Amino acid sequence: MEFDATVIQVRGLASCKTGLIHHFPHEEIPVPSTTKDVAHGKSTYQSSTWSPHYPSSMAVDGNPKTVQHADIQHNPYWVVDLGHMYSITSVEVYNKPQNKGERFRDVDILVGEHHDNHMSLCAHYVGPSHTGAHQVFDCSRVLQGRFVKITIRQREYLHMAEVKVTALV
Ligand SMILES: [Ca+2]
Repeated sequence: MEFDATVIQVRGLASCKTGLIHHFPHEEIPVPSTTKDVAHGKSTYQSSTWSPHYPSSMAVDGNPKTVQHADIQHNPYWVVDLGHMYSITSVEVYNKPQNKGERFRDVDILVGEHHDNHMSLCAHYVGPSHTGAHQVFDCSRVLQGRFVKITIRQREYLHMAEVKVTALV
């Protein structure tokens, strides 16, 4: 997906004793910015697994028919480790295509440098969703993070067919 915005990198100038001006390596050059899904094939984990047929990796395998499925519990969650920090703009969720899509409700989508209690809220979804839904959750602002966590704030099953994390690249 093309993204029109440009990112202005921070530039610095410094003068040395000779009076010469030196540019720092990351100079202020406007660079075109695009966005893409940075979650595909990345490492994932989840709070529990309903059955061995539904591991956490099924949500980033690119196949809308395969599903991750956590067991019923309070605050079930799914996490993807993107590998390094990204500027994240939105998160897309493809709901389970078979049935029970309404279970996806009262959801927090969180972004952080670590998977911990200090993650930032990208979006909260009241819901409920529906079977087979494709939903895009725009973060309230661009968030810096390596981990994206999706959690239901109730006692429920969590299952998703695909998750895409859109970041500036
Ligand atoms: Ca899948």
